[in-house]
Parts: sequence; structure tokens; C-alpha cells
Amino acid sequence: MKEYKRYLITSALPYANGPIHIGHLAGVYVPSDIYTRYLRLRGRDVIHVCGSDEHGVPITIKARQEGVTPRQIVDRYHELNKSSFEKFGIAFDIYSRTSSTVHYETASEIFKTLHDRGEFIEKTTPQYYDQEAGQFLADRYIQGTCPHCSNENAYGDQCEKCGSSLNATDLINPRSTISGSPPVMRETRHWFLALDRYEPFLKKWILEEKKHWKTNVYGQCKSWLDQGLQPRAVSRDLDWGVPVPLEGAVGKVLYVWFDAPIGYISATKELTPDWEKYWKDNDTRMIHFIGKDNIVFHCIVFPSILHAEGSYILPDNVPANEFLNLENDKISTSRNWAVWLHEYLEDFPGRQDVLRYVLCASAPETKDNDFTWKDFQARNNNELVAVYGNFVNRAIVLTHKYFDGKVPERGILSDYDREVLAGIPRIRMALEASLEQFRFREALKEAMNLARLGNKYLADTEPWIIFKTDPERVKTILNIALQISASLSVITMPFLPDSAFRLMGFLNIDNIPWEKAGDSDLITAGHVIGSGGLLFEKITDQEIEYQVNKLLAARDQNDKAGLSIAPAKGNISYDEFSAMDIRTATILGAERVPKTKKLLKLTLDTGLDTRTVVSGIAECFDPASITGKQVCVLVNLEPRKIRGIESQGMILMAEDPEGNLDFVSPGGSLENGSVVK
Ligand code: B3M
Ligand code: ZN
Repeated sequence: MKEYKRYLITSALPYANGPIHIGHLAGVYVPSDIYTRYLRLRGRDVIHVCGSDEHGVPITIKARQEGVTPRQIVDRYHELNKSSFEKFGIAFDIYSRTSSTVHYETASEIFKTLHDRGEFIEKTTPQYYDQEAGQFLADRYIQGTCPHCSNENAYGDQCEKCGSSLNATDLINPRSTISGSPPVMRETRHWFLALDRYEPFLKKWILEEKKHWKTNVYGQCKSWLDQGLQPRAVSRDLDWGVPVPLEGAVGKVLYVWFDAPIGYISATKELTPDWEKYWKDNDTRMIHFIGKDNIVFHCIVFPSILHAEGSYILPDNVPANEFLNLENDKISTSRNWAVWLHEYLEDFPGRQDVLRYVLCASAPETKDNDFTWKDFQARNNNELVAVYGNFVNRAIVLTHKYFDGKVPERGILSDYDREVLAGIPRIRMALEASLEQFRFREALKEAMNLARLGNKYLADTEPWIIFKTDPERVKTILNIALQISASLSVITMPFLPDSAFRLMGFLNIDNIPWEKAGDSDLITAGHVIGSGGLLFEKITDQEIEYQVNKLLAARDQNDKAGLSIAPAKGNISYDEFSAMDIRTATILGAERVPKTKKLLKLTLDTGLDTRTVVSGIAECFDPASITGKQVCVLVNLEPRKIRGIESQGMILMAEDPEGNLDFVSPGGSLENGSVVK
């Protein structure tokens, strides 16, 4: 394999439209952070860049929902996410944002270069347009029924239920997500990146040269390339984004997936004046950490842009993960079905490593995986506490008890001792091999195997029993246990940095080079270790119950929100409206219609006359409680016989999505018979 001089690690830029959750962490940021820490420990020249993705429809939709500006949304979530990552210990060299000036300049420059070279096709095509909102409906602004799976809430760019990628025109019964009304077609002009032109290059670069990519990534690329690539619009009619840097391009911005990956370049520029060595030198190894929904953009679209520009390197690998579910349900920001990082940090202070551990141990590397709070508790209590924590605690406590905290000398080694000592470097090397292939779960398992080895060694040799009869033997045993502990503090550093650091403190050691982990004399005899402490603590049933209840409350709310407000009806004319004769009236009397559940027979004083109206409100109102109430009545509705009673009009009622009813009541200051209009 090629020897690279330096590494450029990128992590997908999360949209600044919501907080970071465990799905983001397991899919992207925990693996990228482990990998970067590992490279640093091995003394590599490495930078890790990330930042907020602040453009695109996800941002403007969120702003619209909250009635604030897109700028307010991105400012809020950029700050929140930046600080959550920091507190969680994801060690980016920079966490930038795509609204920065450097980014606007960089994205515009690359767009202009491609434009001037003739890499774009300029086309006028019909696009959905919302007449009420006066806006073109890009991407998520349009919803309709998926032609593949009949999901009624598929988006103009993708169906989240079956995962197929869609064009807005594929949707059945399209509707605007802004006004709910059916859109019309209107012509608009855009710039298209002619992806089909790069097909020969992409086929060679990926299909021939990237056979070592993860199967999920290679497979997705292959299927795109097999289907044949189409030109893709790289501009949008929106007022939020990087303006298209061409004269006369009023109201056009760059498509978010054109500018966002360029954000990696902008972030590097902000980080160092030496940025070009990371982006324009073939001795740099670039690796994109992303989730599976971003594969096509990072493996096909962005490389095509970089290739067309000509002076940039391409990624060497794109280790995309699948998705993490939560308690058997898809994680969703809009449905509030998530474990939010900023809340975790509050609920479990100082326990960043536990979440890192669980998310790495059950990372969705080859298939979607499930996070449950029970599993979180079990992994902490049975693995971190019972294996890792228990082992180092025993080694340290016994050294204090028998040898005043001084590392004892090794005596004559048994076969078992030699076998155990030889096992340590083997574990480190197996761990390295897994990490180099982005197999983080396997790598973490190797690290824990070292703790297991130590735990078993102590359980087998029972120093606490033989001390009375053979204290010399105990010296050897504890010396070996402390060597294992020291190696553990090195090789767990990428995964559990806080705990590894604390363990070094317990052992009173520092800065052991990575490659030394596994040496049998990491800690020399006579060295005085620290006083120790507990590396991990049990997580109680109550703590887990609290988290589970929090999720149940979220589910409850979702169930309610699922009953959504009815969409708006089509327009009517003023004449149609004024044809209705609505008056104020007082309920003089009310009685149940026999043998029905819902019906009340009401006697009304309408100001014009006294009349009878039959109304389906008996389940919500007690006859006695509504007598005397002033209401509004449609008096010119054609009379109709209901259960043998002639109903002469209709009371106006408001009904919410759950079916709760209320009267439309005048304030009480007007005579009966007043016209409602
Ligand atoms: N913001 C999509 C996402 O969060 C997008 C990634 C951009 S990476 C350049 O899934
Ligand atoms: Zn579908």
C-alpha cells in the first residue's frame, strides 16, 4: 500500500437545523474521531475538519416552521452543535460553517471555474411552483405519494420510507409543503453538472481502483454507474444559499449539495494557510466519514466536481456507515425520536466514554443497528465496569495492599505468564489491522480482549489467595497485571480517551508511544503507581427508567401530532361564500334524540324564528350545559329529515384533529339574527 505523508479526515457537515443525536454520532463522528486519534497517536500528520451545513431546504423549512429567519436557525444550532461536540470530546481541528465568507468565496470560485470551462449545461425546464407562496418548490418543498411504495409523504428528492431517490415529477398527487396546495408547472433556468461526461473517469476510478471500499459503498456506486448518470441541477430558486456567481442570475443560489462538500475545503483554508498541501498533493490521503444517505454525493458528485476543476485530490476512501435505530424505530429529528447529545451530556455528566463505547460497540457498520437503553446499561455494567474497570482496579488495589504501591519485580515466568505477555502485542496488532480497515467494532473488541485477558489472568492465578503461601509468585503476577494495564491505557486511548487518560493517572505514567503498547516492561519494577480509583461506575435501573420514560413521552406526543391539521381546501369565490346565510342564535332547549349516541335535538331562537336543528354533538356536550348559549347557525341550509326530525339548518362547530368539538360563539353583545359574514 502507498505510504502517505499526511491525512485529511473529513466528517459530514451536519445540517444546522437540529441538535446532534446518537445516530449522527454512531454513523460518522465516533468512528472519525477514533480514527483521527489513532493516527495522531501513531505520530501521523493529520487534520480532521468539520462544520455546520447551513444551506438548503432543511434549514429554510425549519425557519418557516418556527417563524424565524434561516440565519436565526443556523446561528442557534451551529453554536449548540459545536459546543456539544467539544464537550463530548470529538477532537476536530476546526468546526467551521458554510455561511462563512471564506466558504462563499471558495464555493463561488469553484462554480465559476467549472462554468468558464463549459462543464455546465444551462437549461430551462418546467419545475413545480407554488402560486400561493410565490415560490419554486425545490427538493423538500414538495411532497406526494411515492410511485414505488405508496408512501404519501415522500419528498421531491427522496422517499424516506423505501429509500428510492426521486424527481419531483415522479410524485403522485404532488403538494406544496408550504401551502399544502397542488403546485403548477413553471419554466425556470438552471445550471446542470453533466455527470454523464465523467462516467468513463468514474467507472475507472471507482469500479476498477476502489474495489477495497466497503461493500455497501462500492455497491451503491456501482448501481448508480450501471444505471447511467444524468446531468444534475446544481442551482436552485431560493433566497437562502450561496448566490450563483454569474451576472443576471437573480434569485438563484447554489444547490446545497454543490456547496456543502466544498465546505471541507473552506474549513481547511480557515484552519491553515498551508491548506493546499492537504488538498492538492497526491501524498495526502483524504478520507470522508459519512452516513449511507450521503454516498452518491461524496463518491460521485463531489469527485466529479473536483475532477472537473482539476487541481484537487480525490478521496482515497469513504467508509460510510448504515443507520442506527433507536428502540426499534427510525431516529427522526422532526418526530423528536432521538437521544440528543446535549441532553445526554447533561444527564450523564463525565460519562462521555460510556456513550462512545456503546455507539462503537454497536455501530451500524455493515447493516442498520439498534440502540436500546437496556443494552446501553448492560454494556456499561457487564463490560466496562465488570471487565475493564474491575481488572485495573484489582491490579492497582492489590499492588497497594501487598507492595505499598511499588511495582514488584518479575521472578521466574511460567508458561502461562509467557503466553499472556506474548498476547499483548498480538492484540495491539490485531487492533491496528481492524482500524486500518475501518472495522471499528472489531478493533474495540480487540481492545476489550486485552482487558479480558488481564481479568482472566488474575482470576486464574488468584494472587489474593496465594499471597500467604507464595508472595514471590504474587510479585510476578502483579507485575504482569500492571504491564497489561499500562498497555490498556495506550490502546484504549482512541476509543475511550477520558478513561485511558485517567488510567494513566492511576498508574502514574504518561506519554507511552503507541508502538510500545505490548512491551513487557512498560512499567519498570520499583515505579510507584498512583492511588487509583474507579474507572467506570454502574448505571442504575432508575437512570435507565428515566431515559426510557423520556422516550415514551416523546412517542406519546408524536402519536398526537400524527393527527395533523387538515390541509387547506381549494379556493371559492366571494359569491359562493356570501350565498351562505349565517346568523347568531340562542339555544333555547336541547334533548337527546332517542336511540342515538351522537344526536341532540336543539330548539333555537334565530332572531328570524324559532326552529329545530339536529346536531351531532351529543358525545361532547351535555344538553343541560348548552341551553342558553349563543351560537352561529347556517339558516339557509336545505332542511333535511334526520331520524324522523326535520333539521332546519346547521350549527357552526370547530373540530380539532382529535375530534374535540367547540362552538363558534359570538361574544354575546349582539341580538339574535345578526348576520355573520
Ligand atoms: N448536511 C446531509 C446530512 O446531514 C448533509 C451532509 C453534508 S456533507 C458535505 O445528512
Ligand atoms: Zn417509497
